[in-house]
Amino acid sequence: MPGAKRKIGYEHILKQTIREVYDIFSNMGYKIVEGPEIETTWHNFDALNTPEWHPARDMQDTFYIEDNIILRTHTSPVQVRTMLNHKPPLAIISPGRVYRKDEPDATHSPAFNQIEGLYIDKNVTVGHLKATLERFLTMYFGGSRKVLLRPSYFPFVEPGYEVDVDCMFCGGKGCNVCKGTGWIEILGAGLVHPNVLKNVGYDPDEWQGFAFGTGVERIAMLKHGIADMREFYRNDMRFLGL
Ligand code: 2NL
Repeated sequence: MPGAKRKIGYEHILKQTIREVYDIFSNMGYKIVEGPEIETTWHNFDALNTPEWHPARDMQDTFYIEDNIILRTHTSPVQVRTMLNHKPPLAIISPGRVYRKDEPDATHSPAFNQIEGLYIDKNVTVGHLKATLERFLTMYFGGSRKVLLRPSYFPFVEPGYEVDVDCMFCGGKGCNVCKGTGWIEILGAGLVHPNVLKNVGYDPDEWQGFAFGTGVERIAMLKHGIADMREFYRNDMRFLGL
């Protein structure tokens, strides 16, 4: 008699997503960098031009381990550490788990994954940023994607943008997913703030750069039609498809 058939496993969707994003940026010359999940407030906030008064720094708003030691709230401190240790030019992406004080629901989790990208060179403009994001979103979601930059504020960039992609479900006509707007918010981005460059020892008159960040769960949910983020962590065999 033949033995019982065993199903072959595969990568978790979050790991697949990180690899797909890495493959796209790898083709544009980016290297992947990782770093610690326990960080100093200097690497997570001060170096990133995020002052003491910013609400994200509140003891009740972030996970403090000691006065100046926290669980990182984004993967930007990985980029800060890379800039401190390497001379420009630089092209890196940093995926990894980040932490925020959030009530879990279908679209929030106190621990989730982020991917940030950083490009530092001479004469970098918003045009380079937009072209890079167009390439990324087209390769990741397929078809030919349009990118909308809406001016916004992040302490570590100037100018800063919230980035929308034209809805891949209706092609921009308006549907349930994009709530009739034709656009889906997908990234935060901008040109690296001169104070951030100074903090890592780069001369902002010589070097410029762009940076962006996106949620791994968020882009995986859009691509795979997953409605509830908590499915990623529950590991129900029916969800994993095993
Ligand atoms: C968001 C916003 C963003 C960055 C991340 C960054 C990193 C360095 C310097 C400057 Cl080292 N900026 N990262 C910039 C803008 C937005 O992410 O909503 N992410 C989910």
